[in-house]
Amino acid sequence: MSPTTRARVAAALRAQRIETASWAYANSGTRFKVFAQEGVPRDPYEKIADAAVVHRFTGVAPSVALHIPWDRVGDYADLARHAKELGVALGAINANVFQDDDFKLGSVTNPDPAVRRKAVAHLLECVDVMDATGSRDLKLWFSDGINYPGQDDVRARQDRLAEALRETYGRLGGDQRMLLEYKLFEPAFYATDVPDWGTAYAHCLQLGPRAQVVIDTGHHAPGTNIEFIVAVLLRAGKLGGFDFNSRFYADDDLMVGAADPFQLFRIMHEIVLADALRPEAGVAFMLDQCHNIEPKIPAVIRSVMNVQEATAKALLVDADALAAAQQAGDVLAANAVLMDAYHTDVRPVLAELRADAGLDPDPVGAYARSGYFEKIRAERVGGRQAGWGA
Ligand code: LRH
Ligand code: MN
Ligand code: MN
Repeated sequence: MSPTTRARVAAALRAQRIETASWAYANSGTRFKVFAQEGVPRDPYEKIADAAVVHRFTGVAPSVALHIPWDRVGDYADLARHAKELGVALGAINANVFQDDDFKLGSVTNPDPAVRRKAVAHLLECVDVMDATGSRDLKLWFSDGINYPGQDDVRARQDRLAEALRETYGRLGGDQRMLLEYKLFEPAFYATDVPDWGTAYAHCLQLGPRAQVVIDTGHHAPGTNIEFIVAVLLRAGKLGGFDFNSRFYADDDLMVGAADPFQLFRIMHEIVLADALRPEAGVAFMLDQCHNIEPKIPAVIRSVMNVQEATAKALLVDADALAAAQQAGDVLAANAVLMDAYHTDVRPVLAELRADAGLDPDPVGAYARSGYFEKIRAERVGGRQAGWGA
């Protein structure tokens, strides 16, 4: 690697920001079993403390997303102060209209107007939270959908969705944004109201410039070309961010880069091509993962490092050589440029970069040696489950 390339790659990696999720630090599982772990946070304050530890060892994870009501507290400004004291900020506010009996037949798309009001009230409450925490992004995921053909009117549900989004969008202030997340299926099995990027995009387009699509990498049919979606949304100026995780089957929420590091590289290649890595470009790189059987903090650290490695490889793609091969119609040469970058071992560069920044080159090892786990294991008794933090 030439010194110029190294300097360019280093500068981009230094500027990169990855947001972790509060719920990743809490106990989680499948619908069959939640395995409790030792030292798990008992409240949102402790989740933020764990996120701050991830930032301390990686240097690139300075914010943590909240999920309301899992992270409900009496005083959000106080929670933001707590985060600041620990060297992190509160990030995206994730709304939750999927865990209330009233939402059995849908939240914002429910045929009953009273239920829809309740759902919208929660979305508006989330914007109040953002005002108090200083968060920029409201992240919306709707579990709304139907299990059986004929169960409800699909078009009417789209109308109800549009109305709820419009009201919430109208409540945004300053530089606040709405990020609309899609998911192919689950918990609805026959038809989901926001099942794909096209539906999310159509709604965001109607709403206006502050509404953008968020791509959760685990929310597609197997074989979906996610980097194509990234490219199309970037081109349209409608990519608001990512919920990064890995999947082997459905919405597995495993560590990002664990199942398919090549896919993560291809995604980051599109980001680099569009110069969208810079925080000012407005693409939020968030982790949305659950660590059911592995220790949580080191798993989040590992995930942050996986994103960094994929990014470093994407930054190593020789853009001039790639463009020349593409222009010449040289299929094999163009593909080789990409694969050369992908096969480069970037771990030494990242280790050097950390050392330059005064960090331990080995964040997972440094965390293990820090004694933090021993401390929280002794202090925290009765850690909470992610979905029961309210
Ligand atoms: C839905 C989802 C969404 C939720 C999170 C907990 O599957 O990806 O982002 O907020 O999981
Ligand atoms: Mn998600
Ligand atoms: Mn998900």
